[in-house]
Amino acid sequence: MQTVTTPNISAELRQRLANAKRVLVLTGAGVSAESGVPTFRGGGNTATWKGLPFEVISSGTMLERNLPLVWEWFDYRRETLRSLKPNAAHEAIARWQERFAELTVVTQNIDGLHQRAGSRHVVELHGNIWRARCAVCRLSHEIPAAGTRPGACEECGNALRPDVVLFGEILPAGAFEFGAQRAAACEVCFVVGTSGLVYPAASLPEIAKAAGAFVCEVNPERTALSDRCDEVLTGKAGDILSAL
Ligand code: BJW
Ligand code: ZN
Repeated sequence: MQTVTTPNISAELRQRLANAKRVLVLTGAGVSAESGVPTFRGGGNTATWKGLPFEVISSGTMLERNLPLVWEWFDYRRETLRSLKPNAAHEAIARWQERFAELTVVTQNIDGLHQRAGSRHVVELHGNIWRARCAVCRLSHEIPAAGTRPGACEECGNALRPDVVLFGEILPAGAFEFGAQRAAACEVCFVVGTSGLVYPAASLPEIAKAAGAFVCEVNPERTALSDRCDEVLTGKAGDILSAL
Protein backbone atom coordinates (compact mmCIF):
# COMPACT_ATOMS: atom_id res chain seq x y z
CA MET A 1 0.00 0.00 0.00
CA GLN A 2 1.29 3.47 -0.88
CA THR A 3 1.51 5.89 2.04
CA VAL A 4 1.06 9.58 1.39
CA THR A 5 2.15 11.86 4.21
CA THR A 6 0.02 14.95 4.78
CA PRO A 7 2.27 17.99 4.47
CA ASN A 8 2.70 20.26 7.44
CA ILE A 9 0.68 23.24 6.24
CA SER A 10 0.83 26.23 8.58
CA ALA A 11 -2.27 27.84 10.03
CA GLU A 12 -1.20 31.08 8.36
CA LEU A 13 -1.15 29.54 4.88
CA ARG A 14 -4.55 27.91 5.47
CA GLN A 15 -5.96 31.26 6.57
CA ARG A 16 -4.45 33.14 3.64
CA LEU A 17 -5.77 30.57 1.18
CA ALA A 18 -9.23 30.75 2.73
CA ASN A 19 -9.28 34.53 2.14
CA ALA A 20 -7.31 34.75 -1.10
CA LYS A 21 -8.89 36.01 -4.30
CA ARG A 22 -5.76 36.43 -6.41
CA VAL A 23 -3.32 33.53 -6.49
CA LEU A 24 -0.34 33.05 -8.78
CA VAL A 25 1.36 29.71 -9.39
CA LEU A 26 4.81 29.62 -11.00
CA THR A 27 5.70 26.12 -12.14
CA GLY A 28 8.84 24.43 -13.38
CA ALA A 29 10.00 21.05 -14.58
CA GLY A 30 9.33 19.41 -11.17
CA VAL A 31 5.58 19.78 -11.63
CA SER A 32 5.80 17.40 -14.60
CA ALA A 33 8.30 15.03 -12.96
CA GLU A 34 5.55 12.75 -11.65
CA SER A 35 4.23 12.44 -15.22
CA GLY A 36 7.64 11.06 -16.20
CA VAL A 37 9.09 14.22 -17.77
CA PRO A 38 12.78 14.49 -16.88
CA THR A 39 13.86 17.63 -15.03
CA PHE A 40 16.85 19.64 -16.21
CA ARG A 41 18.85 19.83 -13.02
CA GLY A 42 19.24 17.45 -10.12
CA GLY A 43 18.83 14.10 -11.89
CA GLY A 44 16.65 12.93 -14.75
CA ASN A 45 17.95 12.27 -18.21
CA THR A 46 17.65 15.64 -19.88
CA ALA A 47 20.93 17.04 -18.57
CA THR A 48 22.92 15.80 -21.57
CA TRP A 49 21.98 14.57 -25.03
CA LYS A 50 24.49 13.10 -27.46
CA GLY A 51 27.17 14.29 -25.05
CA LEU A 52 25.97 17.90 -25.17
CA PRO A 53 24.84 19.63 -21.94
CA PHE A 54 21.31 20.98 -22.32
CA GLU A 55 22.52 24.56 -21.80
CA VAL A 56 24.54 24.12 -25.01
CA ILE A 57 21.95 22.36 -27.16
CA SER A 58 19.02 24.47 -25.85
CA SER A 59 20.70 27.75 -26.71
CA GLY A 60 20.17 30.49 -29.23
CA THR A 61 23.80 30.07 -30.27
CA MET A 62 23.28 26.40 -31.20
CA LEU A 63 20.12 27.28 -33.10
CA GLU A 64 22.07 29.74 -35.25
CA ARG A 65 24.87 27.23 -35.80
CA ASN A 66 22.95 24.02 -36.31
CA LEU A 67 19.15 24.22 -36.65
CA PRO A 68 18.78 20.56 -37.81
CA LEU A 69 20.53 19.35 -34.65
CA VAL A 70 18.28 21.50 -32.46
CA TRP A 71 15.23 20.05 -34.28
CA GLU A 72 16.55 16.55 -33.68
CA TRP A 73 16.81 17.30 -29.96
CA PHE A 74 13.23 18.59 -29.79
CA ASP A 75 11.92 15.75 -32.00
CA TYR A 76 13.46 13.36 -29.46
CA ARG A 77 11.87 15.28 -26.57
CA ARG A 78 8.41 15.31 -28.24
CA GLU A 79 8.72 11.58 -28.78
CA THR A 80 9.30 11.02 -25.05
CA LEU A 81 6.36 13.31 -24.18
CA ARG A 82 3.84 11.80 -26.57
CA SER A 83 2.56 9.09 -24.22
CA LEU A 84 2.78 11.07 -20.96
CA LYS A 85 -0.24 12.40 -19.11
CA PRO A 86 -0.93 15.22 -16.63
CA ASN A 87 -0.48 14.22 -12.98
CA ALA A 88 -2.15 15.06 -9.67
CA ALA A 89 -0.26 18.38 -9.44
CA HIS A 90 -1.48 19.61 -12.84
CA GLU A 91 -4.99 18.49 -11.93
CA ALA A 92 -4.97 20.23 -8.53
CA ILE A 93 -3.79 23.49 -10.17
CA ALA A 94 -6.53 23.22 -12.80
CA ARG A 95 -9.16 22.78 -10.03
CA TRP A 96 -7.94 25.98 -8.36
CA GLN A 97 -9.53 27.94 -11.23
CA GLU A 98 -12.89 27.28 -9.57
CA ARG A 99 -11.57 28.01 -6.09
CA PHE A 100 -9.94 31.43 -6.51
CA ALA A 101 -11.47 34.44 -8.22
CA GLU A 102 -8.26 35.06 -10.19
CA LEU A 103 -5.80 32.23 -10.64
CA THR A 104 -2.75 32.90 -12.79
CA VAL A 105 -0.68 29.93 -13.90
CA VAL A 106 2.75 30.92 -15.18
CA THR A 107 4.85 28.03 -16.38
CA GLN A 108 8.40 27.58 -17.54
CA ASN A 109 7.41 24.20 -18.95
CA ILE A 110 7.01 23.62 -22.65
CA ASP A 111 5.16 20.30 -22.41
CA GLY A 112 1.56 21.61 -22.50
CA LEU A 113 0.51 19.37 -19.58
CA HIS A 114 -1.18 22.19 -17.62
CA GLN A 115 -3.50 22.83 -20.57
CA ARG A 116 -4.16 19.11 -20.99
CA ALA A 117 -5.20 18.98 -17.30
CA GLY A 118 -7.73 21.77 -17.97
CA SER A 119 -5.89 24.94 -17.00
CA ARG A 120 -6.97 27.85 -19.18
CA HIS A 121 -4.92 30.93 -20.10
CA VAL A 122 -1.60 29.42 -19.06
CA VAL A 123 1.24 31.93 -19.40
CA GLU A 124 4.03 30.04 -21.16
CA LEU A 125 7.27 31.87 -20.46
CA HIS A 126 9.46 29.47 -22.43
CA GLY A 127 7.14 28.54 -25.30
CA ASN A 128 5.65 25.19 -26.24
CA ILE A 129 7.25 22.12 -27.75
CA TRP A 130 4.08 21.30 -29.71
CA ARG A 131 4.49 24.43 -31.83
CA ALA A 132 6.99 25.55 -34.45
CA ARG A 133 7.40 29.11 -35.56
CA CYS A 134 8.78 30.73 -38.65
CA ALA A 135 12.29 32.04 -38.10
CA VAL A 136 11.47 34.99 -40.39
CA CYS A 137 7.79 36.03 -40.12
CA ARG A 138 7.21 34.27 -36.72
CA LEU A 139 3.96 32.59 -37.87
CA SER A 140 3.07 29.83 -35.43
CA HIS A 141 2.48 26.26 -36.69
CA GLU A 142 0.97 23.44 -34.62
CA ILE A 143 2.97 20.22 -34.51
CA PRO A 144 0.54 17.27 -34.48
CA ALA A 145 1.07 14.71 -31.70
CA ALA A 146 0.79 12.01 -34.36
CA GLY A 147 2.42 12.50 -37.76
CA THR A 148 5.25 14.62 -39.04
CA ARG A 149 6.05 18.20 -38.18
CA PRO A 150 5.61 20.89 -40.83
CA GLY A 151 8.74 21.41 -42.96
CA ALA A 152 8.55 25.09 -43.92
CA CYS A 153 6.49 28.18 -43.15
CA GLU A 154 3.12 27.98 -44.90
CA GLU A 155 3.07 31.77 -45.28
CA CYS A 156 6.56 32.64 -46.54
CA GLY A 157 8.26 29.25 -47.09
CA ASN A 158 11.16 30.02 -44.77
CA ALA A 159 12.63 27.63 -42.19
CA LEU A 160 10.69 26.81 -39.06
CA ARG A 161 12.23 26.52 -35.62
CA PRO A 162 10.86 25.07 -32.35
CA ASP A 163 8.61 27.68 -30.67
CA VAL A 164 10.56 27.54 -27.42
CA VAL A 165 12.77 30.05 -25.64
CA LEU A 166 16.38 28.97 -25.62
CA PHE A 167 19.15 30.37 -23.43
CA GLY A 168 20.08 33.87 -24.50
CA GLU A 169 16.77 34.39 -26.31
CA ILE A 170 14.08 36.88 -25.46
CA LEU A 171 10.83 35.65 -23.89
CA PRO A 172 7.56 35.92 -25.91
CA ALA A 173 6.36 39.51 -26.11
CA GLY A 174 4.28 40.44 -23.09
CA ALA A 175 4.43 37.04 -21.32
CA PHE A 176 6.82 38.00 -18.55
CA GLU A 177 5.30 41.47 -18.22
CA PHE A 178 1.83 39.95 -17.75
CA GLY A 179 3.19 37.47 -15.18
CA ALA A 180 4.99 40.28 -13.36
CA GLN A 181 1.81 42.37 -13.24
CA ARG A 182 -0.15 39.43 -11.78
CA ALA A 183 2.71 38.66 -9.36
CA ALA A 184 2.62 42.22 -8.07
CA ALA A 185 -1.14 41.95 -7.47
CA CYS A 186 -1.47 38.43 -6.01
CA GLU A 187 -2.08 37.63 -2.36
CA VAL A 188 -0.52 34.17 -2.38
CA CYS A 189 2.24 33.02 -4.74
CA PHE A 190 3.15 29.34 -5.11
CA VAL A 191 6.52 28.35 -6.55
CA VAL A 192 6.25 24.73 -7.58
CA GLY A 193 8.93 22.38 -8.90
CA THR A 194 11.48 24.90 -10.07
CA SER A 195 15.12 25.27 -9.09
CA GLY A 196 14.66 29.05 -9.36
CA LEU A 197 17.89 29.44 -11.27
CA VAL A 198 16.63 30.71 -14.60
CA TYR A 199 15.77 34.37 -15.07
CA PRO A 200 13.61 36.31 -15.59
CA ALA A 201 11.13 33.56 -14.47
CA ALA A 202 12.79 33.28 -11.05
CA SER A 203 12.16 36.95 -10.35
CA LEU A 204 8.35 36.50 -10.25
CA PRO A 205 8.23 35.22 -6.63
CA GLU A 206 10.53 38.10 -5.66
CA ILE A 207 8.15 40.57 -7.32
CA ALA A 208 5.22 38.97 -5.48
CA LYS A 209 7.01 39.09 -2.14
CA ALA A 210 8.13 42.68 -2.59
CA ALA A 211 4.49 43.61 -3.23
CA GLY A 212 3.35 41.92 -0.01
CA ALA A 213 2.23 38.45 -1.16
CA PHE A 214 2.72 35.31 0.92
CA VAL A 215 5.16 33.14 -1.04
CA CYS A 216 5.06 29.36 -0.63
CA GLU A 217 7.48 26.93 -2.25
CA VAL A 218 6.57 23.32 -3.04
CA ASN A 219 9.61 21.17 -3.78
CA PRO A 220 11.23 18.00 -2.42
CA GLU A 221 14.53 19.89 -2.21
CA ARG A 222 15.69 23.32 -1.17
CA THR A 223 16.28 25.74 -4.01
CA ALA A 224 17.81 29.10 -4.79
CA LEU A 225 14.50 30.67 -3.76
CA SER A 226 13.78 28.76 -0.51
CA ASP A 227 15.32 31.29 1.85
CA ARG A 228 13.18 34.07 0.41
CA CYS A 229 9.87 32.16 0.74
CA ASP A 230 7.47 32.60 3.65
CA GLU A 231 6.75 28.89 3.75
CA VAL A 232 8.47 25.85 2.26
CA LEU A 233 6.43 22.69 1.81
CA THR A 234 8.89 19.88 1.34
CA GLY A 235 7.64 17.06 -0.84
CA LYS A 236 6.32 16.12 -4.23
CA ALA A 237 4.02 18.56 -5.99
CA GLY A 238 1.37 15.88 -6.62
CA ASP A 239 1.07 15.00 -2.92
CA ILE A 240 1.23 18.54 -1.57
CA LEU A 241 -1.01 20.33 -4.05
CA SER A 242 -3.65 17.61 -3.75
CA ALA A 243 -3.57 18.00 0.05
CA LEU A 244 -3.86 21.79 -0.19
C1 BJW B 1 9.99 18.49 -7.93
C2 BJW B 1 9.61 17.19 -8.11
C3 BJW B 1 8.31 16.89 -7.74
C4 BJW B 1 11.61 17.29 -8.78
N1 BJW B 1 7.52 17.84 -7.25
N2 BJW B 1 9.20 19.41 -7.46
C5 BJW B 1 20.15 37.28 -14.63
C6 BJW B 1 21.31 36.77 -14.06
C7 BJW B 1 22.08 35.83 -14.73
C8 BJW B 1 21.72 35.34 -15.98
C9 BJW B 1 20.58 35.84 -16.54
C10 BJW B 1 19.81 36.79 -15.87
N3 BJW B 1 18.75 37.09 -16.64
C11 BJW B 1 18.80 36.32 -17.75
C12 BJW B 1 19.92 35.57 -17.72
C13 BJW B 1 20.38 34.57 -18.74
C14 BJW B 1 19.59 33.29 -18.69
C15 BJW B 1 19.62 32.70 -17.28
O1 BJW B 1 18.70 32.79 -16.50
N4 BJW B 1 20.71 32.05 -16.94
C16 BJW B 1 20.87 31.45 -15.62
C17 BJW B 1 20.89 29.92 -15.74
C18 BJW B 1 22.10 31.98 -14.99
N5 BJW B 1 18.22 33.52 -19.11
C19 BJW B 1 17.89 33.56 -20.40
O2 BJW B 1 18.73 33.40 -21.28
C20 BJW B 1 16.46 33.86 -20.73
N6 BJW B 1 16.42 34.93 -21.66
C21 BJW B 1 16.59 36.20 -21.30
O3 BJW B 1 16.65 36.53 -20.14
O4 BJW B 1 16.71 37.06 -22.36
C22 BJW B 1 17.33 38.32 -22.12
C23 BJW B 1 18.81 38.09 -21.82
C24 BJW B 1 19.57 37.28 -22.63
C25 BJW B 1 20.93 37.05 -22.33
C26 BJW B 1 21.49 37.60 -21.20
C27 BJW B 1 20.71 38.42 -20.37
C28 BJW B 1 19.35 38.65 -20.70
C29 BJW B 1 15.81 32.67 -21.43
C30 BJW B 1 15.74 31.48 -20.55
C31 BJW B 1 15.22 30.31 -21.35
C32 BJW B 1 15.33 29.01 -20.57
N7 BJW B 1 15.12 27.94 -21.44
C33 BJW B 1 15.10 26.59 -20.91
C34 BJW B 1 15.11 25.62 -22.08
C35 BJW B 1 13.75 25.61 -22.80
C36 BJW B 1 13.76 24.68 -23.95
C37 BJW B 1 14.04 23.27 -23.52
O5 BJW B 1 13.21 22.66 -22.84
O6 BJW B 1 15.10 22.75 -23.89
O7 BJW B 1 13.97 26.42 -20.08
S1 BJW B 1 16.45 26.25 -19.78
C38 BJW B 1 15.53 25.19 -18.72
O8 BJW B 1 15.55 25.78 -17.39
C39 BJW B 1 14.09 25.25 -19.23
C40 BJW B 1 13.32 25.45 -17.95
O9 BJW B 1 12.08 26.05 -18.21
C41 BJW B 1 14.25 26.32 -17.12
C42 BJW B 1 13.97 26.28 -15.67
O10 BJW B 1 14.19 25.02 -15.13
P1 BJW B 1 13.22 24.49 -13.99
O11 BJW B 1 11.86 24.39 -14.49
O12 BJW B 1 13.45 25.26 -12.76
O13 BJW B 1 13.73 22.97 -13.84
P2 BJW B 1 14.98 22.40 -13.01
O14 BJW B 1 15.32 21.09 -13.60
O15 BJW B 1 16.06 23.39 -12.89
O16 BJW B 1 14.42 22.18 -11.54
C43 BJW B 1 13.45 21.20 -11.29
C44 BJW B 1 13.02 21.33 -9.84
O17 BJW B 1 11.94 20.43 -9.62
C45 BJW B 1 14.10 20.99 -8.83
O18 BJW B 1 14.14 22.01 -7.83
C46 BJW B 1 13.61 19.68 -8.19
O19 BJW B 1 13.96 19.54 -6.82
C47 BJW B 1 12.11 19.81 -8.35
N8 BJW B 1 11.37 18.59 -8.37
N9 BJW B 1 10.71 16.49 -8.66
C48 BJW B 1 8.04 19.12 -7.11
N10 BJW B 1 7.83 15.62 -7.87
ZN1 ZN C 1 7.12 32.72 -42.40
